[in-house]
Amino acid sequence: VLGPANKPTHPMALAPVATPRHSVDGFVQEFLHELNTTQGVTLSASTINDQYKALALTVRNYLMARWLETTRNSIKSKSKAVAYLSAEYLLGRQLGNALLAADLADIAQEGLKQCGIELWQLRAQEVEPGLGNGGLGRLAACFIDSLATMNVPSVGYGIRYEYGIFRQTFVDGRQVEQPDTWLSLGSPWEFPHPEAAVTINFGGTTEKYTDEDGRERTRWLPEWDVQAIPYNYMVPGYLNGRVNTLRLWSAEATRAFDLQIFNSGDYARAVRAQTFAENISKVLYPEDSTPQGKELRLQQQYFFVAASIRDFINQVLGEDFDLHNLSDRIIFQLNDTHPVIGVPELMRVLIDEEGFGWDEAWEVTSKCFAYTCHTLLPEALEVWPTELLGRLLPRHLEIIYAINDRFLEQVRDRFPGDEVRVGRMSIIAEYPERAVRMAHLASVAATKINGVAELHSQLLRDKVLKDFADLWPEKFTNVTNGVTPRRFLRMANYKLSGLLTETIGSGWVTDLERLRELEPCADDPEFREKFREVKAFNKRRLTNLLRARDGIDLPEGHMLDVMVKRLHEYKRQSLKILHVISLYEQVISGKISADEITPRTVVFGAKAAPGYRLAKDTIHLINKVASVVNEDKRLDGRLKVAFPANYNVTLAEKLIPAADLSEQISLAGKEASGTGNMKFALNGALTIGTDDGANVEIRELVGDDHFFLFGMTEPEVEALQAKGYHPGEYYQNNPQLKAAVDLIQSGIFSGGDRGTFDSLTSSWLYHDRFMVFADFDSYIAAQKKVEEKYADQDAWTRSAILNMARTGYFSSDRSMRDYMTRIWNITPDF
Ligand code: Z15
Repeated sequence: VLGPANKPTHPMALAPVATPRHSVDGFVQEFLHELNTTQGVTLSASTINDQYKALALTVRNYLMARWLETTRNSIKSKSKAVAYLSAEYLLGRQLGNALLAADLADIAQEGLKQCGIELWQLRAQEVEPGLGNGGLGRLAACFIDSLATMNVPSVGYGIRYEYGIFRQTFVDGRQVEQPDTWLSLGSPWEFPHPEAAVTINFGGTTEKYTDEDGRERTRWLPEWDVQAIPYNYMVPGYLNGRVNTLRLWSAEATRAFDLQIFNSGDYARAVRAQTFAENISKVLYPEDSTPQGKELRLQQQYFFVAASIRDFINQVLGEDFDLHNLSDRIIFQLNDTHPVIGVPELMRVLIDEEGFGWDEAWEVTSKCFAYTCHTLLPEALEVWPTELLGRLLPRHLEIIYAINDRFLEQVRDRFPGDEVRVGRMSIIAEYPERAVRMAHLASVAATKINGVAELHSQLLRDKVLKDFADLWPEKFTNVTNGVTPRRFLRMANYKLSGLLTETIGSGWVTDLERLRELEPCADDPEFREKFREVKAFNKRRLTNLLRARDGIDLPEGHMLDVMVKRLHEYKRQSLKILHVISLYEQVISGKISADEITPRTVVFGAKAAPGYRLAKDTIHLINKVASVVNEDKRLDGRLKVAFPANYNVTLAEKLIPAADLSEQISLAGKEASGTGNMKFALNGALTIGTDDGANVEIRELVGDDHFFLFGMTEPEVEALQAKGYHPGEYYQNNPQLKAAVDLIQSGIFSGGDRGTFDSLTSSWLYHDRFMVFADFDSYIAAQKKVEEKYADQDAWTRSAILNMARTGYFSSDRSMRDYMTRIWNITPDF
């Protein structure tokens, strides 16, 4: 039943499907057809969810012919493709993007109106697929959008988690996680292909044997297996008639489990075994950049990578392809270390299954992978205990040891007698337990290793991977991150888009550097006025949303000061809340009067990893500060804190376009790049930020006058660390800082309880790796500059326009071009 297609033909099947007519009538006809035949309801009896699904299917139908065409061409053309391997894709809602890509937004709006339906209401129905944690997953989503728009032959591979990133709620100001049931109403965007399932093995042992040619071989005798079922998603390019594929794998029990159900007397146990298999793709691990080393997580990684490699070889290359030439056809881009188990997997396939010799297999493998590192935090580098890895993937552990032996031989050749270096570089760590360093494995195997911003790549070369850069300087390169202008400018900020297109034409959507043409508009009072109107419109839109979504009331006429990103000590939400507390403290203690405060609303959005205590305590503190500050009449309504729960892509699309000030305040040398920083600048917010990640490049481009820089530089951080960081001294010597911290400890934010936030205050005072106190003074001074500038609305707007006009560089289209030339050595189709 599941066999390959028997290649039936018919003259009418030469063009796969017809694209529906690109007109309001054509659209309505298609929409009603879907409503009747797929949802099985009439228009008058349909629910909003019926209508949403029928609309999604309608839009799909418009893209379908293009998708089939793209797929057919990419198999036929035999050009080199990129397979992006990522454990996360933080896609955001699909409908708006698909409407935009198919040029259907206006038609759909009008057609639906004729049916008595509001398009926005259907759009609001969609639950976003939150299959990622933060920056890394969102970057993958931006990249596949750009690859489709730029006609690059490519496929994204990942995991179809049944539960994506948890839904955050607040109970008494504390974060409480709820499961993300994004599939509960069905997902009209996915195409399951159970017939293309791949069997994935785990556990067991290996054994040596002699093959028919008398060669010594090894085979893996696995103990259990699961089925990987692919689900395809369309990745439509912007108005270019191309639709690429994102292929996400879902785990199901194999027939072996079914048989057990029939044969075993213990039926309940057999069913549990089925559940066990399906656990693999059940839930996204909610830690961003702090891996937990859980066995199930390694299962997830191997599961999707092994399925993807097998899939590419079988489905794209076909049976008679000579795998010696694999690197002519594919480059596997490793999104962080999560998919690095693919390296020994490809070696295993080539050696054990295809009969390659070791050297032959390594020759191929070492040309097929490139590695992107996304962090500098040592705790974020994945390490798998050999005990665990060997139990789950015994053959892979053998192969890793063999790769390591040959690699260390090379190190010894280059650095004779330097056994300390050999120990540092080994793929195998010995302490605190024997474990596989995945970043080292990736570095050994990769043709190229890249960081995600200039500073980050430099620090990789100089610090984190210095030994590898000494050995292979030519492997290292940089590709600065980018964001897709389709979702984060064209869709999220349609008012600004309208103004841009009216001024310079619509070319900027796919050629973002053309925003430069707007530079002169910064000096045009009429344009500035229009720009301010757009911002005001976006603020009103956000106000309406937050009222309905969270019951939050945003005051009118405030500066909107926004910090949205995962909650992490290194990102320093604590510094932002200390600023708020300090402003509050100065007013209630009479040091300043309320009318000296620039009317400002500080908006936070942040999820904390469920097990990350300090991060959760920070959320608690922010919420408690918000409830006290927001109610205190002494502030005269001039300072507000808003913390809408469950920050996600959907909320980002409304928040970012409304922002005046973008908070990018990580400790220098800790944020690899950041990508929110780019989205804010492109939407005309000014940045207050440290010299970290891509902030460095943003500031270079927009110019010092249009960026609020503060804090230590990375070398200064290093120097302070070396000499010894004593936060108590900052506390003692800075009365403003002391007063803010003391106010927390007074219990004013915790109903009089003085100890509620001790975990936080003592962390800042006694063992803060991220040196919040050291940058406090400089941050406060920079915020003063912010206030001064904001007081001159013309100057502010001028800077905002220049921020937008000068940051076209941060399009993910440019990032993809850089990957193509510096890493992949591929060119777009046509
Ligand atoms: C993650 O979101 C990032 C790095 C990681 O190592 C993990 Cl596990 C998750 C982020 C970086 O923190 C951020 O600076 C960067 O912009 C983003 O990846 C995309 O490169």
